[in-house]
Amino acid sequence: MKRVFSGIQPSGTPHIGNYLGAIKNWAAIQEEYDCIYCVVDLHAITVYQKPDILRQKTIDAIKIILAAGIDPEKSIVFVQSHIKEHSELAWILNTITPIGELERMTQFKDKAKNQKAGVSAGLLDYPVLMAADILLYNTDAVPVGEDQRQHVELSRVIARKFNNLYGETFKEPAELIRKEGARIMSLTDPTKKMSKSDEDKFGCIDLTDSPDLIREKIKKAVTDSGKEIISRPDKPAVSNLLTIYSLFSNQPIKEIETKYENKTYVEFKEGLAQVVIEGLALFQEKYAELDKNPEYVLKVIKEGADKARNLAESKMKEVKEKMGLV
Ligand code: AQP
Repeated sequence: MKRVFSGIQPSGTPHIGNYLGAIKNWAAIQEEYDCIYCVVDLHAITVYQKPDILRQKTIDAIKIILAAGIDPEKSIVFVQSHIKEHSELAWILNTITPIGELERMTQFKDKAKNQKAGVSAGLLDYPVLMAADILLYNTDAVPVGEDQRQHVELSRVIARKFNNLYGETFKEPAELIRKEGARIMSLTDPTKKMSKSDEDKFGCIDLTDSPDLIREKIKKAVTDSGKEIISRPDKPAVSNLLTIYSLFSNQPIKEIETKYENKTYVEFKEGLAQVVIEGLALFQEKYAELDKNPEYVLKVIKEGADKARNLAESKMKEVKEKMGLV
């Protein structure tokens, strides 16, 4: 089976953008691929995280992965910082990555703008650590949202460069991006992607939000001028809401448009809230069960690290031998 690797940052509470753009698909492809899923805490600290909150969010992210249907018997689930080879390989890949490639990354440029206390070298280096994550496991495909496409492209560039210098070592990974849901936008500003670190909490629907809060957030979501409920480039807010409706209900957008023809935004939003609440019900039920069973979650984390370590150690041995690091 081909290998898949993907990760999520414990940088806040995951939202329906993370779910529809990535995690839901992670569960769906488990039968088809040999999957490795990681909570990338070393990536999260490229922006300051309060230690106690980071610790809790890391465990919560593992629960989110499990509640979304990822089975730790089928897939490897672990925490990035538990495997030291990720940092070790990132350093090595740094030595062959041109700074110019990192400076042109869109995510770096966006996040650097919001840094009040100066930009860290770690933020610039984020894609190299991501390349290390991916290349360490001989990954064939990386399921991500559209925002991460550039980073997967860069990991191919780095793999090729290493292979040219030191001989065939790394596979060149492909991104696996679904057309629908690849970029869910903020509910309060449809020009920005929905983001965990958005300070406007009404921009995101978190996966653990209660039904009442989901209704309230959808009620407050911005719409476009005019009354039509239709997906069109000049209607970015309504188009985003229709995408969310479609992905949670598995109905094509055209059918939803017909259903809400001549109906008001208020009626559409009530329907959308219901669909989101129902679409998250099973996930939330499983999440609540995991909340009551912290020992099980810690066991999954430990066993996942043991499995990942085996693979990572053997790849690092090969890398060091090829480079003359003996
Ligand atoms: N808005 C989105 N729509 C679709 N997919 C998304 N993803 C993130 N936002 C959206 C995908 O979710 C996966 C995990 O993301 P991440 O935690 O690694 O980091 P991110 O992409 O930087 O997500 P956030 O929510 O914006 O976090 P912060 O604010 O901390 O940077 C990835 O596959 C991503 O593509």
